[in-house]
Amino acid sequence: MNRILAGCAVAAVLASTADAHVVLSQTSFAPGVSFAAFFKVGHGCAESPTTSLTVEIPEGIDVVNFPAKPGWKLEVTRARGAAPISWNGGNPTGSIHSVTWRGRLDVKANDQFGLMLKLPTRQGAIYFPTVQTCEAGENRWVEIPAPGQAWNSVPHPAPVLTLIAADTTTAGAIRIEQPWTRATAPNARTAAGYFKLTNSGAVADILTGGSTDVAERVEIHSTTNVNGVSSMRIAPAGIPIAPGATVDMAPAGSFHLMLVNLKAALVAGQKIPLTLNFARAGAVRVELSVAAIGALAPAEADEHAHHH
Ligand SMILES: [Cu+2]
Repeated sequence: MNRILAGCAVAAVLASTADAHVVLSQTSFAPGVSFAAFFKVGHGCAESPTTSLTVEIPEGIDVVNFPAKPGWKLEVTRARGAAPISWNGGNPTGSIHSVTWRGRLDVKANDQFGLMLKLPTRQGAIYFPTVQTCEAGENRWVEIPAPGQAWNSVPHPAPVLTLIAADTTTAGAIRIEQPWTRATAPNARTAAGYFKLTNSGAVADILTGGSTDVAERVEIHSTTNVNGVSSMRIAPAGIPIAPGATVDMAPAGSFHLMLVNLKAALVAGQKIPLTLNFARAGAVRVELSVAAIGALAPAEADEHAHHH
């Protein structure tokens, strides 16, 4: 499953529950950029109108602006447990721990509460624990599903935003980040493939192999370093990825892919289609970005620029 399909699945889940849950209007975005977060309230608490909404801002996220919200008063706290400060507009400086809007929203009405955020550079899910207070009672949207579980596997999930870089592919619980290789000399026989593998699920998986049109076969190699001499060999068991583990397949790492018997030279700037096979996640298509000959790291992903 590619990341666009993954997004559709999330959207389908939200469509069936959005009338009751507090959710973000957009549930995935790129890391490291500004993001207009709109928290959607679709219903009051049981039969009672909403009178306030408090959103906790997770560690590592800056609030850079509060869009105006006529009819609602704004309060912020600077730290957990700190006294609320009423906020009359203007851009905040310093850390913000929570934001509260106070007003009134009819039980069956819906509305959106916006914040301009600066997102962290890491990938993955970010939860915004949110408390919806009503004239009678409250809804605490503060639960966080266990790794590998669906967002709505808990009764009152916290609104979630998933940060996914443009050159990241997800398949079930497996995430493949920034796949790359190097340009080759005209008669080179092999090229290495590098990427970062993460298993965000609760069950182990194994990268068992792969295939590509540009080479006769794809092997998984492990690198060992004995007395300063590094050598590589086929890893017959593949690459196991434990629940929660990340395997960084980098030039200095323990594992890489080997594209063996290249059919043509790889040219810097190309994208090389590659299928990776996982024991659980199945076949996953990615593209290796071709960096310069001898590069020790991938070229800076130009896709990031689109979000600035
Ligand atoms: Cu190798």
